[in-house]
Amino acid sequence: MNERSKRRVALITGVTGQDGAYLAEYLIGLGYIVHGIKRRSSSFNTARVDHLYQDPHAGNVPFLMHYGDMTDSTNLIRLMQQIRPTEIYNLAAQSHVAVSFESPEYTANADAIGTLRLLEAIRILGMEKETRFYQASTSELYGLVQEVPQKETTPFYPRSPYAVAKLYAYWITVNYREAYGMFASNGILFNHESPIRGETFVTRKITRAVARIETGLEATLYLGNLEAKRDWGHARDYVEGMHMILQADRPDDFVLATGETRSVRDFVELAFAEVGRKVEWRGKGVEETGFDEKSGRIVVRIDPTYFRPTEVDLLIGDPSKVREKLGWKSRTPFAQLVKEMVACDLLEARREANGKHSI
Ligand code: NDP
Ligand code: GDR
Repeated sequence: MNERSKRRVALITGVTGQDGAYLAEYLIGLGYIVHGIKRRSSSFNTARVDHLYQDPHAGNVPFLMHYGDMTDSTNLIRLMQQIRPTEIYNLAAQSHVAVSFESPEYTANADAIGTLRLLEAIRILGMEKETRFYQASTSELYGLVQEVPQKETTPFYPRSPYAVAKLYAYWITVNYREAYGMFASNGILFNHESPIRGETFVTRKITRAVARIETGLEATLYLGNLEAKRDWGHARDYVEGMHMILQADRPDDFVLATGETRSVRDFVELAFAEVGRKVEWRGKGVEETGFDEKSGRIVVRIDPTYFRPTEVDLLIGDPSKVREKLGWKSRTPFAQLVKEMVACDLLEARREANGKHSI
């Protein structure tokens, strides 16, 4: 038995995020010891993984968290030396595209140089042969449309500081694979969502607003570009793909996508339909509104502050390679994803509304 088959120890950066939480749970279920890196914060930031946590004093717990940051090389090297992971999933990132226009330098530091720091840590510690490395690459790399559907050979044309930082991370991963023989792979993942998606990404922003409008907690949903099209899947399916990428015979780069695309407008209509409301669009441009026939009120308005300086208009992925080589397939249909997200947000909104009434 070689070292890898005896030990199954994963290190997840960004464990407190959407994908980190799903992946940690999935790997624990497979029998891994999972170590996660969390950032120091003045308020609690582990809500997505609290259900996985057990007191380490009990011994032999499958899930452990460590303080760390992608901008801190010495911290990353020390953690890698202590943990000696057999698999690293580099999910940590300043992952919000719009925010990257506000904080481009930090985004480059965490998302681009952060990836380099981890790869260098592997090299400094001589772990090239014992550790497999997964890089969370993104469909944002495709940016300005060059070809549809987008696949592994489609040229990149990043359209935000986030995407440019991720472009560096993509290529440094390829370079370390080629230069040092590391098992380092990119998953080029198209958008994937879930009930624990960050509240400021458009899908969750919509489903949360629908639930809050339905329960009377909120009146209006403000959005930016309704025409942008995305290939939306479920995070639960996509983390399984990440794991498969690291179990392959050879390191390689794979697109994970559903192969379908929908506009933000489609998402809004379907989410409101989940609570029995039909949105009727009136007006044009920034004056456009979404009128709800059930309440006779405007429920959607455009706020230009959500427009991006450069936008990605159309994403639709071709997942043929990962299906043929690794057998991965997106399982959750779009309508089911929207239904699940609205249902979870409704539960949360009702709890909040009831709490308010009982005070
Ligand atoms: P989230 O934004 O939900 O999670 C990001 C994670 O990174 C959080 O745990 C966050 O910590 C952590 N983080 C941010 N900055 C740092 C830092 N400087 N040091 C350490 N940790 C940091 O993202 P997702 O889970 O949605 O995405 C996971 C990865 O996949 C990201 O790299 C993202 O760019 C990429 N990706 C995501 C896609 C998607 O559709 N979800 C598609 C393609 C790629 P905290 O909780 O403290 O903020
Ligand atoms: P994206 O996701 O930029 O694709 O990046 P996001 O949900 O933020 O935007 C999708 C599209 O919706 C439009 N949009 C709005 N977006 C937000 N956030 N808020 C709004 O009010 C709004 N109105 C319209 C956007 O302009 C955009 O076109 C996500 C992240 O998870 C990245 O980390 C990941 O790499 C990519 O998906 C794949």
